Parts: sequence; C-alpha cells; structure tokens
Amino acid sequence: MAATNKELWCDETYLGIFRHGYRVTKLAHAEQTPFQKLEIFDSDEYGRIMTLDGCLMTTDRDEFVYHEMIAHVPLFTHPRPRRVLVIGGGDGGTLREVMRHPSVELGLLVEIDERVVETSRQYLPKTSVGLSRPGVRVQCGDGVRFVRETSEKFDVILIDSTDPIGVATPLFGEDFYQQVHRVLSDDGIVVAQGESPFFTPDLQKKMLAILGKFFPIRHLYNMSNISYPGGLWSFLFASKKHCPLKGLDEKRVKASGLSFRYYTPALHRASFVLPQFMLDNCEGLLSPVTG
Ligand code: SPD
Repeated sequence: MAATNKELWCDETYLGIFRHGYRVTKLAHAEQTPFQKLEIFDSDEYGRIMTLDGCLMTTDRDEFVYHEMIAHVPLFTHPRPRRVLVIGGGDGGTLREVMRHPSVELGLLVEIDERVVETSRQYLPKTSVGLSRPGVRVQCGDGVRFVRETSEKFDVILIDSTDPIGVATPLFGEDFYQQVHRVLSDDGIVVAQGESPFFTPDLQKKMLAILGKFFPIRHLYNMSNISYPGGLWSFLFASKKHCPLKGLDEKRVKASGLSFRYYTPALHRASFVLPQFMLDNCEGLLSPVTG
C-alpha cells in the first residue's frame, strides 16, 4: 500500500513489469498466513478488495465478471453437471455461481489456505455466500494432493487459482492435469484461470500443450474486467467430449431462469473468438471453434 498526498493506494505490480492501482480508504485486514500475505482493503469505488501476495484477487465491484465466466461457460456446456470440484477459489464467488445450477448436487471446494476462506467469510459476504449454499463441501487442503489421492469423480473441475507464483505454481503443471483428467467423468470438462494474453503468452502456450497431452478438445476464452492486469484475461477450457459451442443450448439457459450481470449465451460464444495475436501465439494448440 502506498500513501501519496494523503491518498491511500493499493498497487499491484504484475511480473515486475506492469503496475496498476486502486484508491482505497483503509487497510481493513492484513496477515501473513502459512501460505501467503493476505490483505483486505476498503474503498469507495470498488468496495472491498482482496489481494494475495500483492496480487489482486477480487473486488466487490467487478467480481461478477470473473465468477460468472469461470462457472457458467463450462456448466452450460456440460449437459447435466452434477458434481463440481473447485480448486482454490476460497473467497466463494465461483461456488456461488456453480450452486445456482439446479442440476448441481455437490460443489466441493478444496482451498489450500484456510485463512482465505475465513477472511472472505468475514470481509466479503457478497462473494463468500457461495461457501454456505446447500450442497457445498469446503475442504481446506492441498488441491494437488486432493486430485492425486481422491477416488471421487467430477463432471466439471474449475481451477480458480492465484497467479502462477508461490503456492499456486503446481496448479500450472503437467502432473496436476494428468490427475485432473483421471478424476473427471467420461464427459468431464476442466476450466482454469489462464492469466493475461498480453503479458503471459508463453504460459498460455505451455498450458495448451499440457492440455493437449490429455484432452481432445482445448480452447482459450476471454473476459474483460477492471481488476486483472491489462483488463483482458483468459480461461483455459479442456473437455473430454463436449464442445463449448456445440454444447451450448440457449433454450436451456433461458429455461434456467438465472439472471446474470456479464454472462449471456451470445457472450459465451463470442468469448471463444480470439484476436489474431492469440491465434498466432497458440497456432496448432487450439481445437477449431465450430458450432
Ligand atoms: N491475477 C489474478 C488472477 C486471479 C484469479 N483468481 C481469482 C480468485 C477469485 N475467486
């Protein structure tokens, strides 16, 4: 946090090459957990803000963008998602969206840092409400170890991780995705937060190459928010059977009666249409967009 002319700012420096900041009114909470530095800021414009190791995770103002897009794109692609696993996502926002789907019977959250869950419950009520929905199980532990050891199967797995530094690094590795593939049902789908197409093109290529070892269908899709460096942000999508465009049934979205602030079926489709620089970067690694 920086103080300039009596203004307080919460700044994020991303990869040591890009800095952005929010004017805040106070540092509401700060602690070093066993895994990372956890801070909560109050602000007039953005509501509560949570950072982990100085990386901005979520703000009250625009959390809906990320949480709707990580959840509804795969859940409306899968014809009947019943069992959903969220790795990370201790703030509860992803689960909040997952549990709105009437077919979902289990939403299991495996978050390594219990303090993220507890602090979110205390400071981010609007987001963490997802942690208390019927059908939710919250397990604090290592997601890598969980997928290695579990005998449970899931229809959809969502990797709602922090950036690939520190504690989240193994969630961007091949061994992890081999296990994710093993615990997915025969028509399962995995979506992971996929970082910035502007700043981390090599990471996106590396991740698609890993997914290509296990999954016949691989895509990137984009969203745009205020909070993540550069605004444009990607998700990795990999599937054993269902294509994110052919699988989307707009009548089902309508019949669900769910209302959204960012997601629409048209946006679901459009988010898979990538700018030329991303297509060039990922040439040969993406499945064709059809449907
Ligand atoms: N650069 C930020 C990427 C963080 C993605 N996860 C955010 C957690 C919100 N549930």
